[in-house]
Amino acid sequence: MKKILIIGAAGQIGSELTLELREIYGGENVIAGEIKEITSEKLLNSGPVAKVDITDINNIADVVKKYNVDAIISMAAILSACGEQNPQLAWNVNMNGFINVLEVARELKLKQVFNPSSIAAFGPSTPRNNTPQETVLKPTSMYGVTKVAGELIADYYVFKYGMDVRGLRYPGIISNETLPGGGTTDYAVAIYYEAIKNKKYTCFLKEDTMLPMMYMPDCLKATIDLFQADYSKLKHHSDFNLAAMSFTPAILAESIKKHIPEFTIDYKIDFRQAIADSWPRSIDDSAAREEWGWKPSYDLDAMTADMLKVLGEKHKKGLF
Ligand code: AKB
Repeated sequence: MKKILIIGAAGQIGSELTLELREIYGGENVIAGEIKEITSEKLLNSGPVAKVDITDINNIADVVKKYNVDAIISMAAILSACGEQNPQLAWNVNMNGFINVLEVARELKLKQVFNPSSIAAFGPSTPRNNTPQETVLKPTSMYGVTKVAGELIADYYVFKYGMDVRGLRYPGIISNETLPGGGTTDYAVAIYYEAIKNKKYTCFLKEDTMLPMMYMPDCLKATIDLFQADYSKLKHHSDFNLAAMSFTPAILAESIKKHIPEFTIDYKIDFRQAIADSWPRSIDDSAAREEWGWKPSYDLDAMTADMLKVLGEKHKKGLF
C-alpha cells in the first residue's frame, strides 16, 4: 500500500488530486501537504494534513518520516505569469524546492516521486503545431526554464540513482473547484465564471491565440494513470507530452455562446501574450498513448457543457 505526500495539496490540481487519491488509496494514506493553512472542509475531513514548505528540506523530511511516506507528488509551483513578476522566487520554489524533494526521496529511499512539467518547457524555436515529444527546449519564461531544468534533473536522478521519478507536460488545465493562480492559461477558467456572473469577459490574450488545454477530469486521469503505470514499460520518465484539445479565446467564446447566446468577449492584451506566443499551439502526445495508454475523454464542447452546469449550480448557491 502506498503512503503518498502531496505537496501543494490546496492548489488547483493538488486539491482535486488529493481527494481522488484518497478515494483510491484510503484517506489516511494520502497526506495533504501545504504551505498555506488548508481551509477546504473536504480536504480537512478526508485525511491527514501537514504544513509543508517545499523550500525547507528538513520540513519535508520530517513529514515524510512522521507519516512513513513512500511516494511524493510535488504540485507546488510558481506558474508562468507570477514567475515573470518574480523570477527568483520561481526558481527557488520550482527548482530548489524540487531538488529538496528529490534529495529527501533519495536519502529516505522513497519508492516514487512525481513532478509535473508543462507546455512552458517549450519556447519560440520549438515547432508550434503538433509539437513532437523530442524537440527543442529553449523556453523564454522563468517558469519554462524551471520546467526544463526539472525534467533534466528528474532524469538525472533516474539514471544516476536508479530512482522512480515521473512527470508529464501539462497543457492549460481548466477546472471548477479551485481557481488556478498566476498562469497564462488562467483566462480559460476565468471566462466561465464571468460568463455565468456577468455574461461578458475581457481577455488578456488575443482572440486567435491557440493553446493546448485540458479539462480537470482528464488531468486527474492522466496524472493517476502515469503514477500507477508499470515503470518497466516506460521509455520516457519525467517529460511526457500530454494533449486533449487546443482552442483560441474566440473559439472558446463561441462554445460558451451555444449555452449563453448573449455572452460577449472583448480583449485587453497584457504581458501574458508574449508568454503564450512562445508556447505550442498543439501537442503530439503519441509517446504517452503508446507507453501508458493515455486517451483523453473531454473535447471543448463537452468541457463547456460541464463547466457551465457545475458553475451555474455553484452560482445559484451564492458560492461566487
Ligand atoms: C501556466 O499558464 O503557467 C500553466 C501552465 C501551462 O503550465 N497553466
